[in-house]
Amino acid sequence: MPIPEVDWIWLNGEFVPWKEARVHVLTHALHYGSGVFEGIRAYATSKGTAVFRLTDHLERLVQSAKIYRMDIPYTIEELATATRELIRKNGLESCYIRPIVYRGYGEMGLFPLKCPVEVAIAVWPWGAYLGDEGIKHGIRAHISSFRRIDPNALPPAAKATGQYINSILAKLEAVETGYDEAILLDSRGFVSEGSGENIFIVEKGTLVTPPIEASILKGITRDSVMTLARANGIEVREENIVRSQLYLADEAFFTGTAAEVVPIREIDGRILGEPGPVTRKIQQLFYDVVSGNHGEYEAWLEYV
Ligand code: PPE
Repeated sequence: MPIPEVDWIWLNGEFVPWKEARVHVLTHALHYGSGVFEGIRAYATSKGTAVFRLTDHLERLVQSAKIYRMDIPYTIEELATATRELIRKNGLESCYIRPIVYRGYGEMGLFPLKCPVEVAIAVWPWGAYLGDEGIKHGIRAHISSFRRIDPNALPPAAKATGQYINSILAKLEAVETGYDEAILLDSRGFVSEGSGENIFIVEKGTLVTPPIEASILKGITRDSVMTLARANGIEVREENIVRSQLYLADEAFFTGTAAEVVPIREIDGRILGEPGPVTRKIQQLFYDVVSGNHGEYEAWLEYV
Protein backbone atom coordinates (compact mmCIF):
# COMPACT_ATOMS: atom_id res chain seq x y z
CA MET A 1 0.00 0.00 0.00
CA PRO A 2 1.73 3.23 -1.11
CA ILE A 3 1.69 6.02 1.49
CA PRO A 4 -0.47 8.96 0.35
CA GLU A 5 1.63 12.06 0.80
CA VAL A 6 0.33 14.94 2.94
CA ASP A 7 1.92 18.35 3.60
CA TRP A 8 3.43 18.20 7.09
CA ILE A 9 5.25 15.88 9.46
CA TRP A 10 6.00 16.71 13.09
CA LEU A 11 9.70 16.12 13.80
CA ASN A 12 11.37 16.89 17.14
CA GLY A 13 8.99 19.68 17.97
CA GLU A 14 8.70 21.32 14.54
CA PHE A 15 6.34 20.95 11.61
CA VAL A 16 8.47 20.12 8.58
CA PRO A 17 7.40 19.61 4.95
CA TRP A 18 6.74 15.92 4.18
CA LYS A 19 9.68 15.56 1.79
CA GLU A 20 12.12 17.11 4.25
CA ALA A 21 11.44 14.70 7.11
CA ARG A 22 14.65 12.70 6.61
CA VAL A 23 17.17 10.74 8.71
CA HIS A 24 20.88 9.95 8.30
CA VAL A 25 21.84 6.46 7.02
CA LEU A 26 23.84 5.91 10.21
CA THR A 27 20.76 6.40 12.38
CA HIS A 28 21.04 3.86 15.22
CA ALA A 29 17.47 2.62 14.79
CA LEU A 30 18.06 1.85 11.12
CA HIS A 31 20.89 -0.54 12.01
CA TYR A 32 19.53 -2.12 15.18
CA GLY A 33 15.76 -1.60 15.21
CA SER A 34 16.04 0.59 18.29
CA GLY A 35 12.81 2.49 17.89
CA VAL A 36 9.33 2.27 19.40
CA PHE A 37 6.14 3.35 17.73
CA GLU A 38 2.36 3.49 17.78
CA GLY A 39 -0.43 3.07 15.28
CA ILE A 40 -3.49 5.20 15.98
CA ARG A 41 -6.57 6.13 13.95
CA ALA A 42 -8.61 9.29 13.76
CA TYR A 43 -12.20 9.00 12.52
CA ALA A 44 -14.69 11.47 11.08
CA THR A 45 -17.65 11.96 13.43
CA SER A 46 -20.62 14.33 13.40
CA LYS A 47 -18.75 16.45 15.98
CA GLY A 48 -15.57 16.61 13.88
CA THR A 49 -12.45 14.48 13.68
CA ALA A 50 -11.82 12.32 16.76
CA VAL A 51 -8.68 10.36 17.59
CA PHE A 52 -9.61 6.97 19.02
CA ARG A 53 -8.04 6.42 22.46
CA LEU A 54 -5.14 8.79 21.75
CA THR A 55 -4.00 9.00 25.38
CA ASP A 56 -4.06 5.20 25.80
CA HIS A 57 -1.88 4.83 22.69
CA LEU A 58 0.57 7.48 23.88
CA GLU A 59 0.75 5.80 27.29
CA ARG A 60 1.68 2.55 25.56
CA LEU A 61 4.34 4.45 23.58
CA VAL A 62 5.86 5.67 26.84
CA GLN A 63 5.78 2.10 28.21
CA SER A 64 7.50 0.73 25.10
CA ALA A 65 10.16 3.43 25.47
CA LYS A 66 10.63 2.57 29.15
CA ILE A 67 11.38 -1.05 28.32
CA TYR A 68 14.15 0.08 25.97
CA ARG A 69 15.41 2.76 28.39
CA MET A 70 14.49 5.69 26.14
CA ASP A 71 13.49 8.97 27.75
CA ILE A 72 11.02 10.73 25.51
CA PRO A 73 11.77 14.47 25.65
CA TYR A 74 8.03 15.36 25.46
CA THR A 75 5.11 14.72 27.78
CA ILE A 76 2.03 12.77 26.74
CA GLU A 77 0.09 16.07 26.70
CA GLU A 78 2.67 17.64 24.37
CA LEU A 79 2.54 14.64 22.02
CA ALA A 80 -1.27 14.69 22.08
CA THR A 81 -1.33 18.41 21.25
CA ALA A 82 1.20 17.91 18.45
CA THR A 83 -0.94 15.08 17.02
CA ARG A 84 -4.08 17.20 17.02
CA GLU A 85 -2.29 20.17 15.42
CA LEU A 86 -0.74 17.95 12.78
CA ILE A 87 -4.11 16.52 11.75
CA ARG A 88 -5.59 20.03 11.54
CA LYS A 89 -2.60 21.42 9.63
CA ASN A 90 -2.85 18.63 7.07
CA GLY A 91 -6.60 19.16 6.74
CA LEU A 92 -7.46 15.50 7.32
CA GLU A 93 -10.95 14.34 8.35
CA SER A 94 -9.79 10.84 9.14
CA CYS A 95 -6.33 9.31 9.08
CA TYR A 96 -3.80 6.86 10.45
CA ILE A 97 -1.30 8.30 12.94
CA ARG A 98 2.22 6.97 13.34
CA PRO A 99 4.29 8.39 16.20
CA ILE A 100 7.83 6.97 16.38
CA VAL A 101 10.55 7.43 19.00
CA TYR A 102 13.95 6.25 17.81
CA ARG A 103 17.62 6.37 18.58
CA GLY A 104 19.16 8.71 16.08
CA TYR A 105 22.58 9.51 14.66
CA GLY A 106 25.44 9.76 17.11
CA GLU A 107 27.25 6.54 17.90
CA MET A 108 27.49 3.07 16.40
CA GLY A 109 27.49 -0.11 18.47
CA LEU A 110 24.97 -1.82 20.66
CA PHE A 111 25.23 0.30 23.78
CA PRO A 112 22.60 2.87 22.84
CA LEU A 113 22.47 5.47 25.58
CA LYS A 114 24.73 8.01 23.85
CA CYS A 115 22.50 8.30 20.78
CA PRO A 116 19.90 11.08 20.76
CA VAL A 117 16.26 10.10 21.19
CA GLU A 118 14.34 11.54 18.25
CA VAL A 119 10.55 11.80 17.94
CA ALA A 120 8.41 12.06 14.84
CA ILE A 121 4.68 11.93 14.16
CA ALA A 122 3.27 11.29 10.70
CA VAL A 123 -0.35 11.15 9.56
CA TRP A 124 -1.87 9.99 6.29
CA PRO A 125 -5.18 8.68 4.98
CA TRP A 126 -5.15 4.88 5.25
CA GLY A 127 -7.94 2.61 4.02
CA ALA A 128 -8.78 -0.93 5.10
CA TYR A 129 -5.48 -2.63 6.06
CA LEU A 130 -6.65 -6.09 5.01
CA GLY A 131 -8.94 -4.81 2.24
CA ASP A 132 -12.61 -3.75 2.12
CA GLU A 133 -13.59 -7.25 0.96
CA GLY A 134 -11.80 -8.63 4.02
CA ILE A 135 -13.89 -6.53 6.38
CA LYS A 136 -17.10 -7.61 4.60
CA HIS A 137 -16.50 -11.26 3.84
CA GLY A 138 -13.49 -12.26 5.90
CA ILE A 139 -9.91 -13.14 5.09
CA ARG A 140 -7.95 -16.38 4.75
CA ALA A 141 -5.28 -17.04 7.38
CA HIS A 142 -2.76 -19.78 8.01
CA ILE A 143 -0.65 -20.83 10.97
CA SER A 144 2.85 -19.53 10.44
CA SER A 145 5.93 -21.73 10.57
CA PHE A 146 7.56 -18.79 12.40
CA ARG A 147 6.99 -18.67 16.15
CA ARG A 148 6.06 -15.37 17.81
CA ILE A 149 8.93 -13.68 19.69
CA ASP A 150 9.40 -15.03 23.22
CA PRO A 151 8.86 -12.60 26.15
CA ASN A 152 12.38 -13.29 27.40
CA ALA A 153 13.96 -12.59 24.02
CA LEU A 154 12.02 -9.53 22.86
CA PRO A 155 9.23 -8.36 25.16
CA PRO A 156 5.99 -8.35 23.11
CA ALA A 157 4.62 -5.62 25.41
CA ALA A 158 6.99 -3.20 23.67
CA LYS A 159 5.89 -2.03 20.25
CA ALA A 160 9.48 -1.80 19.05
CA THR A 161 10.48 -1.41 15.41
CA GLY A 162 13.06 -4.22 15.47
CA GLN A 163 10.51 -6.69 16.82
CA TYR A 164 8.51 -6.38 13.62
CA ILE A 165 11.12 -8.35 11.70
CA ASN A 166 9.38 -11.37 13.23
CA SER A 167 6.01 -10.19 11.87
CA ILE A 168 7.57 -9.49 8.46
CA LEU A 169 8.82 -13.09 8.16
CA ALA A 170 5.36 -14.39 9.03
CA LYS A 171 3.55 -11.99 6.69
CA LEU A 172 5.86 -12.82 3.76
CA GLU A 173 5.30 -16.53 4.24
CA ALA A 174 1.51 -16.09 4.50
CA VAL A 175 1.19 -13.99 1.35
CA GLU A 176 3.66 -16.11 -0.64
CA THR A 177 1.70 -19.27 0.17
CA GLY A 178 -1.55 -17.65 -0.97
CA TYR A 179 -3.05 -16.52 2.36
CA ASP A 180 -3.94 -13.00 3.48
CA GLU A 181 -2.55 -13.14 7.00
CA ALA A 182 -0.47 -15.24 9.39
CA ILE A 183 -1.41 -16.54 12.84
CA LEU A 184 1.70 -17.03 14.97
CA LEU A 185 1.99 -19.57 17.78
CA ASP A 186 3.99 -18.63 20.87
CA SER A 187 7.16 -20.47 21.90
CA ARG A 188 5.03 -22.94 23.91
CA GLY A 189 2.85 -23.72 20.89
CA PHE A 190 -0.27 -21.83 21.95
CA VAL A 191 -1.98 -19.32 19.66
CA SER A 192 -0.49 -15.85 19.99
CA GLU A 193 -1.66 -13.31 17.39
CA GLY A 194 -1.50 -12.15 13.78
CA SER A 195 1.44 -10.31 12.21
CA GLY A 196 -0.10 -6.99 13.25
CA GLU A 197 -3.38 -7.92 14.95
CA ASN A 198 -4.78 -9.68 18.00
CA ILE A 199 -7.04 -12.66 17.45
CA PHE A 200 -10.40 -13.72 18.89
CA ILE A 201 -12.39 -16.90 18.37
CA VAL A 202 -16.06 -17.53 19.13
CA GLU A 203 -16.97 -20.78 20.89
CA LYS A 204 -20.69 -21.31 21.61
CA GLY A 205 -21.32 -17.57 21.75
CA THR A 206 -18.32 -16.82 24.02
CA LEU A 207 -15.32 -14.79 22.89
CA VAL A 208 -11.95 -16.36 23.63
CA THR A 209 -8.66 -14.51 23.12
CA PRO A 210 -5.07 -15.37 24.09
CA PRO A 211 -3.80 -13.92 27.39
CA ILE A 212 -0.74 -11.67 27.86
CA GLU A 213 1.43 -14.72 28.59
CA ALA A 214 0.90 -15.88 24.99
CA SER A 215 3.40 -13.27 23.72
CA ILE A 216 0.76 -10.83 22.50
CA LEU A 217 0.85 -7.08 22.19
CA LYS A 218 -1.84 -5.87 24.57
CA GLY A 219 -3.95 -4.35 21.86
CA ILE A 220 -6.09 -1.30 22.47
CA THR A 221 -8.62 -2.55 19.92
CA ARG A 222 -8.58 -5.90 21.78
CA ASP A 223 -9.38 -4.06 25.00
CA SER A 224 -12.13 -2.03 23.30
CA VAL A 225 -13.69 -5.19 21.85
CA MET A 226 -13.60 -6.99 25.22
CA THR A 227 -15.24 -3.98 26.90
CA LEU A 228 -17.94 -3.65 24.23
CA ALA A 229 -18.65 -7.40 24.23
CA ARG A 230 -19.06 -7.59 28.01
CA ALA A 231 -21.27 -4.49 28.07
CA ASN A 232 -23.49 -6.22 25.52
CA GLY A 233 -23.88 -9.50 27.37
CA ILE A 234 -21.23 -11.45 25.46
CA GLU A 235 -18.94 -13.47 27.74
CA VAL A 236 -15.19 -12.99 27.16
CA ARG A 237 -12.41 -15.29 28.33
CA GLU A 238 -8.67 -14.63 28.11
CA GLU A 239 -7.20 -18.08 27.90
CA ASN A 240 -4.64 -20.17 26.07
CA ILE A 241 -5.90 -21.42 22.71
CA VAL A 242 -4.63 -24.53 20.95
CA ARG A 243 -4.44 -24.96 17.20
CA SER A 244 -7.49 -27.23 16.89
CA GLN A 245 -9.66 -24.59 18.57
CA LEU A 246 -8.91 -22.35 15.60
CA TYR A 247 -10.00 -25.04 13.15
CA LEU A 248 -13.19 -25.81 15.08
CA ALA A 249 -14.16 -22.25 16.09
CA ASP A 250 -17.68 -21.08 15.24
CA GLU A 251 -16.20 -17.73 14.24
CA ALA A 252 -12.86 -15.93 14.39
CA PHE A 253 -11.64 -12.39 13.80
CA PHE A 254 -8.59 -10.17 14.03
CA THR A 255 -8.49 -6.79 15.81
CA GLY A 256 -6.02 -3.93 15.46
CA THR A 257 -5.86 -0.22 14.86
CA ALA A 258 -4.83 -0.55 11.23
CA ALA A 259 -6.91 -3.70 10.61
CA GLU A 260 -9.94 -2.69 12.79
CA VAL A 261 -12.23 -5.77 13.12
CA VAL A 262 -11.62 -8.31 10.36
CA PRO A 263 -13.44 -11.65 10.16
CA ILE A 264 -11.42 -14.78 9.37
CA ARG A 265 -13.21 -17.12 7.00
CA GLU A 266 -10.62 -19.86 6.60
CA ILE A 267 -7.65 -21.15 8.63
CA ASP A 268 -5.22 -23.68 7.10
CA GLY A 269 -7.88 -24.83 4.66
CA ARG A 270 -10.54 -25.34 7.37
CA ILE A 271 -13.56 -23.28 6.40
CA LEU A 272 -15.17 -21.06 9.04
CA GLY A 273 -17.35 -19.38 6.44
CA GLU A 274 -18.91 -15.95 6.08
CA PRO A 275 -18.74 -13.68 9.17
CA GLY A 276 -21.05 -14.99 11.90
CA PRO A 277 -23.48 -13.15 14.20
CA VAL A 278 -21.05 -12.43 17.06
CA THR A 279 -18.39 -11.05 14.69
CA ARG A 280 -21.02 -8.91 12.95
CA LYS A 281 -22.26 -7.58 16.29
CA ILE A 282 -18.72 -6.69 17.42
CA GLN A 283 -18.00 -5.00 14.09
CA GLN A 284 -21.19 -2.97 14.32
CA LEU A 285 -20.47 -1.89 17.92
CA PHE A 286 -16.87 -1.00 17.08
CA TYR A 287 -17.68 1.10 14.01
CA ASP A 288 -20.55 2.81 15.86
CA VAL A 289 -18.22 3.77 18.70
CA VAL A 290 -15.34 5.07 16.56
CA SER A 291 -17.66 7.13 14.41
CA GLY A 292 -19.26 8.73 17.46
CA ASN A 293 -22.67 7.04 17.13
CA HIS A 294 -22.57 5.48 20.57
CA GLY A 295 -22.75 8.08 23.34
CA GLU A 296 -21.54 5.77 26.11
CA TYR A 297 -17.99 5.65 24.83
CA GLU A 298 -17.40 9.38 24.25
CA ALA A 299 -14.40 9.20 26.60
CA TRP A 300 -12.56 7.13 23.96
CA LEU A 301 -12.94 9.91 21.37
CA GLU A 302 -10.37 12.69 21.66
CA TYR A 303 -11.49 15.46 19.35
CA VAL A 304 -9.02 17.25 17.11
N1 PPE B 1 -0.44 -7.16 17.71
C1 PPE B 1 0.54 -6.62 16.95
C2 PPE B 1 1.78 -7.38 16.72
C3 PPE B 1 0.34 -5.36 16.40
O1 PPE B 1 1.31 -4.82 15.66
C4 PPE B 1 -0.87 -4.67 16.63
C5 PPE B 1 -1.09 -3.31 16.05
C6 PPE B 1 -1.86 -5.28 17.43
C7 PPE B 1 -1.60 -6.53 17.95
C8 PPE B 1 -3.15 -4.59 17.77
O2 PPE B 1 -2.94 -3.54 18.66
P1 PPE B 1 -3.89 -2.25 18.70
O3 PPE B 1 -3.64 -1.49 17.46
O4 PPE B 1 -3.52 -1.54 19.92
O5 PPE B 1 -5.28 -2.76 18.75
N2 PPE B 1 -0.42 -3.06 14.84
C9 PPE B 1 -0.21 -1.71 14.36
C10 PPE B 1 0.81 -1.67 13.25
C11 PPE B 1 0.43 -2.31 11.97
C12 PPE B 1 1.42 -2.01 10.87
O6 PPE B 1 1.34 -2.68 9.84
O7 PPE B 1 2.26 -1.13 11.01
C13 PPE B 1 -1.52 -1.05 13.99
O8 PPE B 1 -2.54 -1.72 13.82
O9 PPE B 1 -1.52 0.17 13.86
